[in-house]
Amino acid sequence: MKHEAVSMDESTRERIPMTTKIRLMTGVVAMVFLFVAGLAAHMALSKSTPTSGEVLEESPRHVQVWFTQAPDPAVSRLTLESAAGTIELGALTILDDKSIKAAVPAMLSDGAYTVNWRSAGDDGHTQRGNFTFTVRARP
Ligand SMILES: [Cu+2]
Repeated sequence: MKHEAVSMDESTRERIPMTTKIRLMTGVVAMVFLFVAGLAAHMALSKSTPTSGEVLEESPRHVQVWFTQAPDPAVSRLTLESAAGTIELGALTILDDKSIKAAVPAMLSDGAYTVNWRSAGDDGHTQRGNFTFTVRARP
């Protein structure tokens, strides 16, 4: 009862300015928070082998992707595709250097290949991406 009376007093005394101030403050705080969280929280790819756009003179033995945070084994995946379809990879390994790695058991013929990766870091948000490389064996 006492609390209600106090808050009614306040809202009557300064209703318009207070509402405007609170709205502005809330908006600014929310925007700053989302901006900082977006910058700091998401994990991202930091490098890979093969590198994006690399032209290899022989079939790669494995595919490895490094991240900015330790990859969550539960959601981490690597797949490899060519125009002809999906290429089977070996079992995924999660390494201590914030990377995931899979062997390429098959000898890849000349052509373009796409690596699809999926993982999550500290904030648990699943991130996905892909990059391509080319195999062009010397004649
Ligand atoms: Cu995130």
